[in-house]
Amino acid sequence: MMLNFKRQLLPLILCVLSKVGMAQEVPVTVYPTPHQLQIAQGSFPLEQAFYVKSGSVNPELHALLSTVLKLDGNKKALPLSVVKSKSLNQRSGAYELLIDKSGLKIIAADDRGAFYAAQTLIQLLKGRNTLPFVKVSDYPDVPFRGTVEGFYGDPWTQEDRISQLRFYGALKLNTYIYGPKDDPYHSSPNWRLHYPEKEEAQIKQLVQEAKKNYVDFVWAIHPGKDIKWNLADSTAVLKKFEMMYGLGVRSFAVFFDDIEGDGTDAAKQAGLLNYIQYEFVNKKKDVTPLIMCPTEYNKGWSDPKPGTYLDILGEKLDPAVHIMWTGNTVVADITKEGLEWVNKRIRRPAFVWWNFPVSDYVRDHLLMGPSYGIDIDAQKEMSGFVSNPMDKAEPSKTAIFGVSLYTWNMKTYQPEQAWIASHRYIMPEAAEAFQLFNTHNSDPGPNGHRYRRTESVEMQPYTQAFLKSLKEGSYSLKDAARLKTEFEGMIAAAKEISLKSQNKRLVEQIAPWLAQFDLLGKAGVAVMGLAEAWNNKSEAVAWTQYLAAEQYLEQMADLDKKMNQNPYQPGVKTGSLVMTPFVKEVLLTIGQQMTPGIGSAAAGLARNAPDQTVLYTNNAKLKSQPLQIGNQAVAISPALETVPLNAGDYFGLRLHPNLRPVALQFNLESATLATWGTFEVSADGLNWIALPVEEKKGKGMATNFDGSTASFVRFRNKSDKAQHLYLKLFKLEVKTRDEADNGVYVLDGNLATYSTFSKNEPRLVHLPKAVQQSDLRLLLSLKGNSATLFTKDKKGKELVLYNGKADYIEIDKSALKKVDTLYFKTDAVEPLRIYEIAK
Ligand code: LOG
Repeated sequence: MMLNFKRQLLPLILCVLSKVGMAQEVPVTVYPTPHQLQIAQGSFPLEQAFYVKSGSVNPELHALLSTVLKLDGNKKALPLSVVKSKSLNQRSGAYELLIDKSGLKIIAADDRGAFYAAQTLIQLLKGRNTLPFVKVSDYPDVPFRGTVEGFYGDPWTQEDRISQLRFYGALKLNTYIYGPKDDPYHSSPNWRLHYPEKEEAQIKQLVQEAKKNYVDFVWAIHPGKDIKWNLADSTAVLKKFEMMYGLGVRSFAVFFDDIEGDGTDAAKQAGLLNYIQYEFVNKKKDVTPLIMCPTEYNKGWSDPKPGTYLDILGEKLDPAVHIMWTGNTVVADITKEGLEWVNKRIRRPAFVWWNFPVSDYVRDHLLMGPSYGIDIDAQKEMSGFVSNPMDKAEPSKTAIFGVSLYTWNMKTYQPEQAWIASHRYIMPEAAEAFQLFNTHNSDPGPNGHRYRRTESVEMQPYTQAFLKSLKEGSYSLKDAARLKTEFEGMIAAAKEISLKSQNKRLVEQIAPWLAQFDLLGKAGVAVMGLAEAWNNKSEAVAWTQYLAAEQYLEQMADLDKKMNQNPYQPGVKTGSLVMTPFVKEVLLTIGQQMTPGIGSAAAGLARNAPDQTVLYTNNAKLKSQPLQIGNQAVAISPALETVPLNAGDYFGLRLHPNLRPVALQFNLESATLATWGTFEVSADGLNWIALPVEEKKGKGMATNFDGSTASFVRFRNKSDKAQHLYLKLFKLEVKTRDEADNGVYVLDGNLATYSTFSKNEPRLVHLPKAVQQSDLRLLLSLKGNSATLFTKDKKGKELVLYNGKADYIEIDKSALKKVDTLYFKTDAVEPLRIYEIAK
């Protein structure tokens, strides 16, 4: 199937044309971008045989090269040689790759460099039928590059890790730090103990896989929660490292993040690390430099006073040990200035622990956007750079791809282009679809770290313009067309990814979000249909589209309640920054336009709607606070800023006469609330009685409404002084007083509420004077069932007004003379809905 989204995919290419003629017009795509790559005129056919002098290429490299080259040539074939050179940039991984008519030559700083040369060659040959003459001269900018599996939550699986290590090898990333917070043998309680046999075998296997890919498998220990600063525990750490060494591990780290108490002592931490340096690293000879994660690992959490934690580390810790750093806050951009600040204190370039795309603090979101906010001028300020990824390993590759490009060749790094290239690299079978999905799944939503990402960047101007014109009562064709195309593209993309992606594990890990994305696309198409029909004054079509959109949104809400039910941030959010709010906003806006005259139940409208549920307050700041009205509850929308309450100020709700309060939930975030405030109820708004509540620090509930005649519920400042609080939650659960009369839900100008009727439960609605003797529109949802709408004459005889399956019914006032009650009946067993009866 053709995808109909139009976005151009600009592959990040080094489009190198030969100086003479156009013979080499094939784009060269090598990731990470080499420092120097020249394509010369000329090439070999792929069948070209090479002769490898025996012993000059190690067997693994030989095997790797023979996946793309013919290496069985006799002595008359062209020579292929690999030489180690001391004259190259001495950084591990540096290499040169020379292909010309005299043969193929790799010059490398070390085995890793030769391996990287082979990786470059493999990428050069992809999709090409000749072996071009090239000269590549290449090296990494950052010595240690890769990831730290350092998140909370389910650790990666063995298969996930193996797939990662291979990905790193191909992208010239050389570091994988193993430190999942929820591995009890990495942290407390079991850091002192042997891994069980099965885990030992798995770690052994990982170490082997890492070696094959020239990745340092760094095993980290997290002992700080219960470490004792004595010889026994220093020995325990050393012993554990010895065990891990026995499994093949040659790189080690000690983490002191997220701990309290004795473990946080900088001098003691340095002492332990120095002890490991002297007693273990120096003695072993084949162990790479130690890495430590400090307790004060970001500026926000660091004591700024000279001579404190970071300075103590800087002074006491052996200079050979790397110190990790997450930036100015826990989850932060990485800047040159930020690193300079810490480097002065720790007296060495920081080893960056970048908390992206980790999602353990926003588990209902995916962070699939570009790796941006990392300074391309900061190379000299860092010794290493590792990304802390999501618990979803495969989807994390999008961000890790960016980290590879950034850390290898920093000055040329362009986040957006790297991100676009990552889609082709990771999911070539459905690159455009994957990109579209990622475009709308990147912002983590509001969170404790206040870390936000751009999302739906290209669509935002369209959504804003479209909503603006919609609210002004007009309709922007151009914006509508673009948005509709985008939503259709989302449906197509969700399908395309599930059907075509070769990466089943990736699809499995994003499956709940893919399903949600598909529903969002469908809801979007429906609201665009709604807007179009509404603009064309096709009310019946508009109503059908309204119902469709609402149904998809309900399915989204359902999915959000059923899948990914972790205890932290349960649920599945997609397009949460732009596209989902847009769909809801269009639905609400047109919904209000469809039921004019009454509108939302904001306080200012109370005069027009004496019967409606309204905000009840004398406080200036709260006067226009919107309400959230549903069938089961009415809430005052939360306010972000503090709310000042003068003496005597109050706020609360006045309910529709046919609603009664059942329970109140509140969170007013004030430690002293009970000393100066009171909750009250009233039947008439004149006579008030205190409402008993259970309350702690401004948070609590009241359930004692039994048999209440109350229509008003409020909170009041009973003191003689001004006070303030935060309005986080003020929610009243409600029930109807007269179950038979659901006018409260169908005459409230609010499509968020509705009444139901079914075979066992026919319904009547009393029409207030204001709507008698007028043409009426009925907004129903019959779901394909037949229903009958009738009135009764004086003798009780039924007079049928309508009988059929339509969701949208118009009734002429001539049929409604002297009618003050409408009756609904059906044979359907499932409850059918009456959303609104409007003039
Ligand atoms: C933890 C880390 C966690 C991350 C993001 C560090 C050094 N430690 O606040 O395990 O994944 O933040 O939630 C952290 O970042 N603590």
